[in-house]
Amino acid sequence: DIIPSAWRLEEALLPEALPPRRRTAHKGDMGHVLVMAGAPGFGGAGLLASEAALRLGAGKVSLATAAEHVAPALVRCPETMARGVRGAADVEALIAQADVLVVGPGIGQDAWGQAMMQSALAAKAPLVVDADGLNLLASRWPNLRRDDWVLTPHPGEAARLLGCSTHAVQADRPAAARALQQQRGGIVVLKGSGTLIAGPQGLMVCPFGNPGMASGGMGDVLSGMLGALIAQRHDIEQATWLGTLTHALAADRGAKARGERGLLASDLAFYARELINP
Ligand code: NPW
Ligand code: AMP
Ligand code: MG
Repeated sequence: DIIPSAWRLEEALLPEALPPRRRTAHKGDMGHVLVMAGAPGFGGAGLLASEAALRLGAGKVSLATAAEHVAPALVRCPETMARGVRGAADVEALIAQADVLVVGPGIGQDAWGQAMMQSALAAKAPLVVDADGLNLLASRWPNLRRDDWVLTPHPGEAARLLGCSTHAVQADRPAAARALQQQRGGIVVLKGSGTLIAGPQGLMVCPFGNPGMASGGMGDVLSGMLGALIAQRHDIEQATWLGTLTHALAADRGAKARGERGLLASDLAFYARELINP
């Protein structure tokens, strides 16, 4: 918030960006999100991202994940269309039906994760790339840029993408966010206290959020929220600031209600829902 030339996000921006739905709206109008997430051992990442996408109002949400996560995902949230996928051949049909892909949470960096990324990168739909999707971009697609993607690195992932240390990223966060956006195109969300959003028009800063968010899964929830807003036809820049703002304000409501310690990523949806129905 002491960053010159960065637009400061504020709660008052929500109502205009989120008008009431048309009376005749149907799920087809609200878009279909495909979340590609959850290698063995990281099933929660896919559950968190896909449930967050539903709670942010996506019309339909599919989850492409490791086979062992399908049954738990459906028990937790039967609205999700969860599919076990072994590789590229299994996700093609799912990709063809989606309006936006969220790829990366918990996908790992081995053959399965690489196949998920390869398939997502070949798709025409806009992408939200997070977590191991970003780590794979750093190691296997060092020169790839796109205008129709949102990259959501935390400082460690940003450092891998830039080929520098986490310390260097944190020492000049605006410079890191701008450099990543220039190298990779699209919209870059540099997460952490005072999240920065770098787009072709410049920088925005989110002054909200709190240390209660220092717990696993928070970023996975953000990626699902961004996917849901893109699916609902917000342009990717508006979807990004709207989702980032909603995510941080939801965490602040959660912390105010019960305290910072013990806030869970899956708690955010409850508060986010109040915020997106202003
Ligand atoms: P250091 O140590 O300071 O140099 P990783 P991950 C840095 C999945 N998950 N400020 C920091 O670096 C994810 O989706 C699954 C400063 C830290 O040590 C991923 O696919 C869950 N530094 C995978 O796990 C729940 C910061 O980055 C390093 C920072 C691994 O993701 C958990 C850690 O980052 C998780 O979401 C900050 N604000 N934030 C599930 N339930 O299935 C991060 N760093 O090595 O990229 O590991 O983020 O845990
Ligand atoms: P990840 O590290 O991918 O799980 O993402 C963590 C999420 O929590 C990001 O949206 C961060 O901006 C947010 N976050 C973590 N710690 C803080 C903090 N101290 N203040 C504000 N936001 C935070
Ligand atoms: Mg993360």
